[in-house]
Amino acid sequence: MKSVIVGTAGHIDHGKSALVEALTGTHPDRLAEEKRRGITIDLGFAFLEENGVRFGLVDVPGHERFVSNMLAGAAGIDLVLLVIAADESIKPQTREHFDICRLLGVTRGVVALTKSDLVDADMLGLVRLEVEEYLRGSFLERAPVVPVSAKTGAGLRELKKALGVAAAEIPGKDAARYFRLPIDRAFAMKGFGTVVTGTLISGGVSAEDEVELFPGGTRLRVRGVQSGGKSVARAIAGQRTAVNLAGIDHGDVKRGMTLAALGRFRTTRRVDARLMLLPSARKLKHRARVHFHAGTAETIAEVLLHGQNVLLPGQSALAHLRLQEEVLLLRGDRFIVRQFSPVVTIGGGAILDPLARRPMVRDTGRVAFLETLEGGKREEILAAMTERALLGLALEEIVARTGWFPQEIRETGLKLAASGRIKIVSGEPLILLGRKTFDEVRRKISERVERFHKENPLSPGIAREDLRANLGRRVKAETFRAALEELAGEKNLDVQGELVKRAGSQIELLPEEALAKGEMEKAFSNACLTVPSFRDVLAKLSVEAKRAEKLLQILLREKSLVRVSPELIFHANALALLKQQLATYKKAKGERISVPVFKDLTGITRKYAIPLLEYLDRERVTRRAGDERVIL
Ligand SMILES: Nc1nc2c(ncn2[C@@H]2O[C@H](COP(=O)(O)OP(=O)(O)O)[C@@H](O)[C@H]2O)c(=O)[nH]1
Ligand SMILES: [Mg+2]
Repeated sequence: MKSVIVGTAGHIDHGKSALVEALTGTHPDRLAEEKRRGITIDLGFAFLEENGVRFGLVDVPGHERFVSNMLAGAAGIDLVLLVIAADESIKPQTREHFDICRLLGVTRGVVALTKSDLVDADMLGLVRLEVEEYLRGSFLERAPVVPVSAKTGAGLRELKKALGVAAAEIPGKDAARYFRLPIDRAFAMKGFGTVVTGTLISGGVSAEDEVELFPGGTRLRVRGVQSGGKSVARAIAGQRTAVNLAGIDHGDVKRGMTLAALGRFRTTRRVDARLMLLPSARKLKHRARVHFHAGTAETIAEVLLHGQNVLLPGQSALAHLRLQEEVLLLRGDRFIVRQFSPVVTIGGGAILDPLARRPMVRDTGRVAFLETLEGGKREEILAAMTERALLGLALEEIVARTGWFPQEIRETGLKLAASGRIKIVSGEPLILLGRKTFDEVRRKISERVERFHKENPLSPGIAREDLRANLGRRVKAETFRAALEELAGEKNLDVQGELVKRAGSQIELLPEEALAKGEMEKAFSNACLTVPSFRDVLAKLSVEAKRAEKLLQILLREKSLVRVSPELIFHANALALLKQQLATYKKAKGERISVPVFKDLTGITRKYAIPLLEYLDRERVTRRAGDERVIL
């Protein structure tokens, strides 16, 4: 059965509540009823099943002092029941409520000319003309205008029929999206504990679900769910819903908070939006303060106009709203702004970027970005979002900004990557980067590797970490890894373990370097185990110290030389010889050898003997046993 939320709208005393009672049998304002069901006096609720549709009726106060309560009720309505008393016609709150419905993006409705029993046919005809004139050009232009009387019951059947027709035309809310319930009441119910109610604007909620309360991010368990006044296994978008919560005192929950899917969303104090100013409003200056209403939340906002200093009545602009309090908002959410003082509704609009950054003069791409967000194509939006995130855009971030499901984001990401607009720098966790930014990172890496080779011709390559550090903090680890991978895959670079080098690059020694390298090796080879200090070797070479150090590294890498301790380097042949000597000794004299005997055997001092023996232990040629060594 389709669930549709109907909100009343109209001037005080025009018969909204009486009409709700006439339609449903429930008077939304009855105090006893309020007490029994815990309904606050400002908004009233009733239910009606008609023509296969389950209507949830939200009855709002008409008094101008309670427009902010009306706004909390109006958020999330699918259909407006515009109530105009036949004996009074259009009055100030008729206009204000209707403006609010327009700004909230309500697309369907029915007009009830109430108290028809109080006027004659001529008067009724006159009011109808006036109303039709007023609604011309609006979303209610073609809506049925039904004369009714709550007193005599006249017109009620036609009105129900008209509501049924309108209900069939609305698309309905999306129960397949993430759960979101802007809270309009919170109270304690005997035997149950904390209960919150609201219009379920998206997704669904079941008993035992884990949900999150915003702002604050408190994690809560759902004990039970009611919709339409009955316990249900699951409430879905489009239904008036009461949720019984475990783990929280009702005093810690209030109107304006949102109950939502766990771990997906973030509250915000900065949004970018399309802001429309009503023709009846005064012009709005850059940095003006306004009252901001979205969902059931209400706070104060400073309006920063993008690229203009003033917004004229009847016009719209892209604007940044800085909110005084944290609110949970998603792209596409509608909002209303009211003048700071005196408080009247002056405009509203739709959120484009719920997690906007502080406006900056040099951020010249923002307007184009917001226009893309407004355009609404998922592929375009994801591409634009990714291109603006110079550090990369993570999956959770995209979900929090859009409410899209991870699967949808992955699919769209793959399409964009295939078309070459973005790069998926990491699949798990998903991180996206604009292709241009990524190519820039690649270019920098190639350039740094190239420069490294030029500056260090004797080095086989740059250490991965040095290369990364060289790129600065604006390159995430995942981006770096993906760029190296791509460059290696395209055979631009060679990545061997921790070393990165130009593909196919070989160290090419200059003639004097080759000569020096030979001399160095010879010096160690000739010294056998009584090796010279490295400084002495260097002093005799024909190249300067820095290059000599590199040549030494090459010899160590080639394993011609072996570093036995930080200070001691031996030629590999000398060590091989030593191992042979030990093997011969073992055959002749047995497996045990003391340090003094080892010194005699090899003809070296204690200074060399100890590090050498420790080296042999490490190599598993010998094993220490007390003061002696066992030859293995
Ligand atoms: N004669 C007549 N009086 C009505 C009708 N509907 C409402 N009223 C009266 O108008 C007054 C205001 O009605 P109410 O529903 O509270 O108006 P609301 O402020 O728009 O909710 C009450 O005294 C009602 O009894 C109607 O159809 N005919
Ligand atoms: Mg009322």
